[in-house]
Amino acid sequence: MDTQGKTITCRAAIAWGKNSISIQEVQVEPPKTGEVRIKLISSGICGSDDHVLKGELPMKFPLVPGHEGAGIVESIGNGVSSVKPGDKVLTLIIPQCGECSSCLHPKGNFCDKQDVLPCSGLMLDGTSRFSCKGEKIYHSFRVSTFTEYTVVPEIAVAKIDAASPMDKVCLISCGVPTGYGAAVQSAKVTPGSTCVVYGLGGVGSAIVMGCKASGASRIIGVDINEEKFPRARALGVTDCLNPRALQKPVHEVVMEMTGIGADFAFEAIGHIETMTAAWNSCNNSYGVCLIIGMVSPDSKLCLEAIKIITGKTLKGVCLGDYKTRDCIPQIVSDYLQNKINIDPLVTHQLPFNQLHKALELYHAGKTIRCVLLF
Ligand code: COD
Ligand code: ZN
Repeated sequence: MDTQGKTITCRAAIAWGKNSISIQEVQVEPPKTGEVRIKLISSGICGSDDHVLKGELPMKFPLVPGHEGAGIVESIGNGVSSVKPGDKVLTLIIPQCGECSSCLHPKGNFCDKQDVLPCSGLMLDGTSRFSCKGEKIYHSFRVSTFTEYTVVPEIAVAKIDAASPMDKVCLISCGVPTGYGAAVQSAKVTPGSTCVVYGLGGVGSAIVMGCKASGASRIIGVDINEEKFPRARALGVTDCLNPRALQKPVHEVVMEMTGIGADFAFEAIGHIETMTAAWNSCNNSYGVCLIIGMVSPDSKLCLEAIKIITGKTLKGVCLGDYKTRDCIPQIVSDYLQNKINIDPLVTHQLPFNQLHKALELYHAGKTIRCVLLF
């Protein structure tokens, strides 16, 4: 059936408020100028979705959650030239408009057209493409993916290799570039170095993969869930620490283990305490601390100012500092050429109608990534 130009009725998850999600029949309007409508094939459940569902980010409800998606272009709006119906694509939580100061800067990637900080829940023209029984439903980060169909701006779409296995590559939409990129692209982890990774979930595991690929000789993994340790060791973690099982603060243990502190510390949890611990785990002179986790916008990080002058670096990083449309398709190609293996990160795959089971598995700490299949 030709759906181009028509409103599509399909199933989508709607978060009605904090901790209140259900699958509903929704209407998805056709894409407007500069927009693309995508038939989703898969979507990962990322830690940021959990922050959204718990109401920890200032987002407008009701909304269609999810952002880590892979799908096929169903139709395009006026003026769209970089993708066409039938193309395989990934959704991009950070778009690349190519025109803002960030996109024009050689290093910047936090495009002005993103909808993470702050979140409007609306498309670039200030309207929504989703409704349910006539009620407006908001988008999440302009790339809602817990839905059979979504509409996203063209600048938030990455066209990927036609040979991509669509049941897995959704991870390359967010978790893989966020973690792997933080290590290889942003920190530029050096051979022989010591790294400490706070949080061994989907993003932390991708960080570990990046540290290992960069030749780190010691990778200390920190997580309160010891069930994460066996998989983390298989990816390259050499030492596992559970902060709750220690007699002293975890950064002190890292200091004792290394004698001088880590070369690189990564925070992939999204808590102020673990950000502080990551900072305090670094070598005072040349250590680099990378913050990947997101906290609520009103949180403040409090650090001992005197420690800055000794030379260590604190750096935030989003989506691995990659210019998303330029770089993410290449990560997919690297995966297809066996240069990077994301398969160990996909621990579970469930049909979309088992969303609640997937969320239960996530909350029980059983998953690295659970992929929803549409
Ligand atoms: N100490 C140690 N480990 C902890 C603690 C703690 N206090 N609390 C939780 N953990 C562990 C959990 O057991 C879990 O293993 C891990 O931390 C978190 O993993 P996940 O799988 O829940 O989450 P991820 O890995 O998918 O995502 C984590 C992020 C911090 C990256 C995410 O939540 C986030 O904030 N993302 C925003 C930043 C960003 O760049 N986003 C880009 C697009 S999402
Ligand atoms: Zn994500």
